[in-house]
Amino acid sequence: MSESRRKLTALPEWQALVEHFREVKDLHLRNLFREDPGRAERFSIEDCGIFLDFSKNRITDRTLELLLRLAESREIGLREAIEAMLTGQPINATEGRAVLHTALRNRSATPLIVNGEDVMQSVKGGPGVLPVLEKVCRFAQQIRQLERRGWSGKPIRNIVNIGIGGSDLGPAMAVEALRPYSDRRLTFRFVSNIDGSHLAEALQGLDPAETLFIVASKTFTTLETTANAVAARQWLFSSLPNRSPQAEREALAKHFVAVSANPQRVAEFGIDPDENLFLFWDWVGGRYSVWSAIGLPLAIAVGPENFLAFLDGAWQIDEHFRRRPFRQNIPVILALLGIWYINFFGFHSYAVLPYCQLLVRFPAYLQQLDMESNGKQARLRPIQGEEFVQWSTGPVVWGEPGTNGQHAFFQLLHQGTEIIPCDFIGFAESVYPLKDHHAKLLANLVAQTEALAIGKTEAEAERELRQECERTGMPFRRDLVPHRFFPGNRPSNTLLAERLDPPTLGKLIAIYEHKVFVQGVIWDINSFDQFGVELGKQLASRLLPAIEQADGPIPSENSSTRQLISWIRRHRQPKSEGAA
Ligand code: G6Q
Repeated sequence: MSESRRKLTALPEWQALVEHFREVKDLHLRNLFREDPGRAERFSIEDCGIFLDFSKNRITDRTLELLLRLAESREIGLREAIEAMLTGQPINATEGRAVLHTALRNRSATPLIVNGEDVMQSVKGGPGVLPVLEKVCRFAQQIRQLERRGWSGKPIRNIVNIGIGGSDLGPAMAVEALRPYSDRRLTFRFVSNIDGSHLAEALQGLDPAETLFIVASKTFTTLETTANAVAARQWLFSSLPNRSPQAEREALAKHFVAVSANPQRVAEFGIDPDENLFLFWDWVGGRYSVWSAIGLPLAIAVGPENFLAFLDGAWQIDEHFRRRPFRQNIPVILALLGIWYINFFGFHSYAVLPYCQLLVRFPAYLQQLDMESNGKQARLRPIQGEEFVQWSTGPVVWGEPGTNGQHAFFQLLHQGTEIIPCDFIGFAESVYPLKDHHAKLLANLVAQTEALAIGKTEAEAERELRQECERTGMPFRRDLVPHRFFPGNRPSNTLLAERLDPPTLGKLIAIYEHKVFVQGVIWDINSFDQFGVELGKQLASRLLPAIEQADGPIPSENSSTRQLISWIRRHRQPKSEGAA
């Protein structure tokens, strides 16, 4: 990779796309399909048990050729960037770190040497990927065999994960997604929000003597997590019949474990780092950490074998990503299509629609993965004076499972003035075959992709309306035709797999991780930092005392901020006094 890079928009490969866009922007998917019987087959990829049909995108063969040229551009250096990530080079340049979540699922038994050390075995003299994974699996097994007991001798049955952002969304999403594989004797709850109602509700009905808290925090300094962990510790202690310091220490050792990269803070909290800490490392970004010990709740829920299968699925995609030519590379193709819509068509919103209720948290998970990674504008390798991008980067990512979404926001997808590219995700088989439910679910998935792409012309709408009027005796109204017109030409990808099992979930996540990475490389941003979340945190800690106090100065120049805090003070005051 060269030190600095020309503007993306100045690259000849980009300019060729700009020109091509003018020629093809108005082509309609209806015609593209009609004129080309081989389109679906040509614009599909099947590998690692994942089938991607990307034919319902507003592309021609030439578009794909030009997008692939962009991906191959020497100046962008995507191939080198992929290799640099997978081999542990410090590609997170703004934080001076490697990005090695792929090492966490390296199932190849090959060493991964970073700074002269095989990180699979040890990191900075401490345990590396494999010893920690073994510890995670051993611990998960003990819980599943009801061998881990609480202070009263009762087995642990409730797992409460306390963590936020990357220390919450991954395991919360995955435990839900793989619920059919989980041990039903165990209960899993996830607490992230500093809003006290989150912890309070999560603890409802739980017996402290049977509850294990996993305090998941890379830094172990996160406000929400430390406050919730302290409150949870208090909840445990106040349930003890004898509250001596010794009893508290013993209870803590039995009911609290930590997942963190900061052993010192873990020890300060009272958790023994030797016994009850599951370590991970600074080169695992929060939103990429579900493969690390952050996945402990998942390992407990589905068992070590399934957890390893989950890692294995992701590893298969790592291999696919590394070795497949870009034309057959699922993450690369998805990334290029995203760029085509964001940067050329100007479609800045993008929906993920899993036709699978178990993937209910998947859109939220991807939202963090994508928006925290690529919601940036500072360039990574600028020429001096061009520090900021002059092209769009990460889109707004959102979604809901189908068919629910169909009864909510699909109206806008079909007829709204915004065009929102979608990813549909579905599975050939259901984990719960219930009569014909699954066939109906799949019929809806496929139908939606066709309806979005092909639409319904005004002539078709009119013909249908006339038939309906004849059938029902209703008078024909021409003015209704535009309301029944579907413009179509709304692009989507469809990702299919046989079933949602642990390896498939691993594959899906890894596909999106790499897609986001490819886009970040092309956009010349660092997908692995998140400075954008800091300013709000800083201000919150400055404003906290002003909210806690009944009066006194409010440390803000901003009149709206002062007004809001004054209002809060006026309305909080009586309650605080009452409580005191
Ligand atoms: C993810 C982010 C962020 C992080 C949380 C929790 O990539 O860095 O979501 O995971 O802020 O941080 P801790 O794990 O340090 O508590």
